[in-house]
Amino acid sequence: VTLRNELQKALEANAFMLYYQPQIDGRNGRVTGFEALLRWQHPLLGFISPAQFVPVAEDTGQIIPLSEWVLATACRACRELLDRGMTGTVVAVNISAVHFQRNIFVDSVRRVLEETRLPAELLELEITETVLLDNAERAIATLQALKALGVRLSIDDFGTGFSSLNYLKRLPIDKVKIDRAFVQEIISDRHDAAITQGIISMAHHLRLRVIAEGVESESQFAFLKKSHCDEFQGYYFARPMPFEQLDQFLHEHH
Ligand code: G
Ligand code: G
Ligand code: MN
Ligand code: NA
Repeated sequence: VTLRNELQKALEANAFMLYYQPQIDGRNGRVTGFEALLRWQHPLLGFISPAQFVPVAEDTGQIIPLSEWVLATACRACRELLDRGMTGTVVAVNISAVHFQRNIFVDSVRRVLEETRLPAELLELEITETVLLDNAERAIATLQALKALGVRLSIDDFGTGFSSLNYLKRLPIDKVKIDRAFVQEIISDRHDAAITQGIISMAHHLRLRVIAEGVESESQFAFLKKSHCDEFQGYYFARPMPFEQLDQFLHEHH
């Protein structure tokens, strides 16, 4: 069994699922949006993490059909919630650097927005700093083209790559996501606390919003809130969940 073959079968059998994790506004406890997270339950091998199979799919090129499915499914879910009256709730989608760097990427995003009739401002694309590594000028041009479509852009896993802060000011982004590695240790490690507060302060000076991911405890939430973090995501609030459960959660927290 190779993962490549199993991925092919799963693509053909439509065996992937998306789970959705709520993102919370610290001021009022409301859900501002939700992140789509890819899930694969293999009939024999069990649950396989995207951290394991996404890199394989990137090597084989299977990431392109897979990512297009993720994008369309996430937009359809957001559109469905909008139709059920959930206005203003944004869907955040993780974008593979391999997909982002293809010429077709901006067109795929435009097409999926048209096909799902999702207002562009309800789609947020999460990109990592690695998209900048190969060809930063080209990546910036792609981000500008995406911004022109009206979608939101965020930098995922912020602080873990080495993208230069110098690029940050040139990127047409809306938000940074503080990586959960920092959040995990903010109470116990004063360096991580200082880095986190530095990221928040810098982001705010650049007029970017900040979301902390991997918030698991009341004390982490309290510290981040005191540090003026805008939004929160993590097990403390909600785990990633299937669509119908998300719909219920949203009705309880609107
Ligand atoms: O949800 P989980 O912690 O298992 O995710 C593990 C990793 O897989 C994270 O880095 C996450 O960003 C990534 N990931 C989850 N869903 C997707 C997806 O739809 N596309 C891509 N490219 N990466 C994803
Ligand atoms: O790389 P990215 O930030 O997209 O990865 C998000 C991953 O983090 C998802 O796979 C999700 O399942 C996981 N996750 C979300 N909230 C928490 C949390 O509170 N704690 C931990 N350990 N993981 C989380
Ligand atoms: Mn993410
Ligand atoms: Na992350």
